[in-house]
Amino acid sequence: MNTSTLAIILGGGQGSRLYPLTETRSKPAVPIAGKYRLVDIPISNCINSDIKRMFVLTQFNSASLNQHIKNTYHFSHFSTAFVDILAAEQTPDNPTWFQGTADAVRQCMNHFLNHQFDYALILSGDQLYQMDFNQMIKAHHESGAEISIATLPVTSKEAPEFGILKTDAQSWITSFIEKPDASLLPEWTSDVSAESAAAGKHYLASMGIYIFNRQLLIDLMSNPNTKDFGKEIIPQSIGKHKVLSYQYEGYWTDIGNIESFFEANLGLTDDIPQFNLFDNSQKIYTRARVLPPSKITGATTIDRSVVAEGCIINGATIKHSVVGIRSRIGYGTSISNSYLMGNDYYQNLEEIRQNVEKQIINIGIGTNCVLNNTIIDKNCRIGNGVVLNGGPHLPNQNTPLFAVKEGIIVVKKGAILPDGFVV
Ligand code: ADQ
Ligand code: ADP
Repeated sequence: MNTSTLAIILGGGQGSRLYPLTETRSKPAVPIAGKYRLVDIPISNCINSDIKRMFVLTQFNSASLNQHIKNTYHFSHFSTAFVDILAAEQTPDNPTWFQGTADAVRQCMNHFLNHQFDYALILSGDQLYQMDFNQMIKAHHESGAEISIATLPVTSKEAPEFGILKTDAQSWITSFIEKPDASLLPEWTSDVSAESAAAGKHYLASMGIYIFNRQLLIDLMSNPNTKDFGKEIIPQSIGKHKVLSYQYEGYWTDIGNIESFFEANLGLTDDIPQFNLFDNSQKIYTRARVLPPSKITGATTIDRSVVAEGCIINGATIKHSVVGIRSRIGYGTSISNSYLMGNDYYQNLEEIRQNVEKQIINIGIGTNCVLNNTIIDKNCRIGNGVVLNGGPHLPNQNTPLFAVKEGIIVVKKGAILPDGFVV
């Protein structure tokens, strides 16, 4: 086990960008890729890098997050490995929630300092990537850096959403600007590889993945006025401390809003997905649920889709979609460009029979529905003949049953859509 590094996973602020998926759960617990949760990505990257002491910082503690962590990450009785959740708590010194990423770390420093470590590895909780952190730690150690930032080249369209930086020939960061206005970009180009230049990626962006030397982190966190890494700590450290750029070459994407979250999920259905769930050496871990294999009957056709375990699909047409655990889909239903999160449990046959008698809609998706450009959260009860046709024609909106964001219809957790419901 890597005993020099302690991982700190920033689990999310208010979670407003992923609303309504964060209406009833904390952001790290949001289900992704049919069977995982967001927090599984950074935790798996840490485990694969042999970093097995992790704190997950979250704005509020949800039952689903606690249950998931408690049921999933069991380490040997004889090791010091752990995944601990630290939720924002009111104390006499801190009457408020985490005010930003650095404030979250500052409020939890006493928990971190109970452990031996040389390096704090600070990670975001809403990114999709498979990275060996040891390479970055090695570069940090060998260069004598005090702070390292993982970076990658991005286009001018993406640059205003990131921290953008410039380096000298030895990769020391010489300047940094958080989320620059597009008008400022001409001053911020970097020399990038021929491949990146050909892809129009002329700007070096921060991936929000940082290594801090222990004592420097203690010193920086002693100032309660700095609330954010991107806005304050990093820009203020340039020229004052040795800040290294560690350029990353692999696939990495931010999944912090509904649109990028949706695209990243559907990206898993590509012939060769950029995020590789089928990689033996960089596994993504999650709760082992002991589910039965999926059962598919009738004239079902499934094309360019990912289907998780435990599903019951009866005569449906499924295209370019991700179907999550325990999904139940009825006859004649057509699903395209959609992410179904699945269900937390099955109804037994008696319950299903009684529901039919009492005209209560069963969990899952009924018969003859049409779903296009949708995200269906867990445990929804979608009746028969329901039509949800998302797309740019729909304005953003929020209703008790569903929200629309950038044309994507998000049906809220546990929503009941009656027969014939149309959006
Ligand atoms: P953003 O991702 O926009 O930019 P931020 O919103 O601060 O920055 O989020 C960083 C991570 O911290 C996310 O995982 C988020 O969920 C989490 N987080 C935010 N507020 C939090 C809080 N109060 N408590 C706990 N966790 C919180 C950052 C950097 C940019 C960089 C991008 C790369 O500031 O410089 O380019 O990440 O994605
Ligand atoms: P996951 O598969 O997402 O890891 P679990 O298998 O842990 O989820 O179950 C998720 C939740 O569903 C648990 O909180 C469990 O208590 C709950 N659950 C199980 N059966 C039922 C039921 N019949 N009604 C309501 N909730 C249930």
